[in-house]
Amino acid sequence: MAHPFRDDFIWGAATAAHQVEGNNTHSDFWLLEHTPGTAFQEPSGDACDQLNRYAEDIALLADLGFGSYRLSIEWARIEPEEGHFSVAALEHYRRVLAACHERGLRPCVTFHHFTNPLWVTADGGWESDRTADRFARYCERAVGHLGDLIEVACTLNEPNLPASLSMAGVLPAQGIKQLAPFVAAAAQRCGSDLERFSPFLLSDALRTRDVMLAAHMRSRDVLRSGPGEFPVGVTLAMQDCVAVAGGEEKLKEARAASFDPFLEAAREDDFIGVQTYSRTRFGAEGPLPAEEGVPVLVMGYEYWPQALEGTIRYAADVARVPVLVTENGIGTDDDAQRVAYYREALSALVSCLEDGIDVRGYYAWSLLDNYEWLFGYGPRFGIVDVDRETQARTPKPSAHLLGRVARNNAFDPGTFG
Ligand code: GCO
Repeated sequence: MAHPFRDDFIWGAATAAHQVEGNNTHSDFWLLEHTPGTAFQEPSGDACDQLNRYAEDIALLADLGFGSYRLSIEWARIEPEEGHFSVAALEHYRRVLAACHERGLRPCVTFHHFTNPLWVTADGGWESDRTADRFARYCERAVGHLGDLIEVACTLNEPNLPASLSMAGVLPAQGIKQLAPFVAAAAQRCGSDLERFSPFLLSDALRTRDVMLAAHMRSRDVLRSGPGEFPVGVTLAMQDCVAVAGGEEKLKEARAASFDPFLEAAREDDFIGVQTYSRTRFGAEGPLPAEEGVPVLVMGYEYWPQALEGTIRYAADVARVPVLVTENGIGTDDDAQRVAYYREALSALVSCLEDGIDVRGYYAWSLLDNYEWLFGYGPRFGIVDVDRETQARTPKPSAHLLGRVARNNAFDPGTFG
């Protein structure tokens, strides 16, 4: 069998600003985390203090053997108040991207990873069409400052996540903001009201999807006009959907609501970002609980590393553009389980490549043990351990194994782990 990886195959690891930087005080999530009665397990606080430690993280990733770093820039830092752009924040990100280049890492930059500036969320968030315009304006400013240093750009991270979680039966379709009193309290604290205050993840799933779809298309055009020349795409939350016992209709409905609008829009993109962690099984009545005998992870879903194969195939089939696996990984305290997960997942990737599917790169989620949103610091997705007291970074065996795959641009399941 011919070597399946292209010479320029991208091997990387990913993080998101709010999950690693620390003290994202102008963001909506910061307020939500600190509102009495919050559903967040704990506040993000200093996170991994990457704001100050980015050079160390970039050096670590490069030394492990990786060729790319997927990170996000934080809108709430860049435009903390409407129309006031912080040149200091943009300069900070210039230094981060320059550090990637110095260490031979191709920066893959995500312009939005869940968090908004608080003023955006207070004034309609992702339920308001205004946010698509505001997002495009922020992208224009940010790419103007950073574009020459960008190698891959993702407009939005998982804009289909609320739709996807509601189709999987995890969240109600109208979102949880109406049901969770702390959201109304947070709205009041920033001078908004529950109707207008619309944070990502907590608001109406389909409305969010539609506004974000518009935002993606507008910002794609903005990012393409440069400066810099780089592929532009969107990343999607894609669980492998499997029909059992008459579940075909429900499965089709789920894909049509959460994946297809973006996959179809991606036909005009340069790539489609696939992010996969597990699978969802559908029966005649809808989503099914975990199958007996299949381990359930700390996130509440099944240990199912082979899910990546089905999601890559589906995305490539509908979007008809090259695929980038922009996230794949597992939250576990047991790195041996993580190694086994990556062994299976990379085998699934290879099987797609052997069938001629055009996959251009693979990013492990995540470089660091970091802030897992509502779950706080409980779930550990990192290939690098972060000591919560000292912030010391220690690569786990999975980091060395993936780094070796990256350095050799070759994967052999027999010697992985
Ligand atoms: C998401 C995000 C990441 C998560 C990761 C693990 O998929 O929710 O892109 O921010 O941390 O997926 O749950």
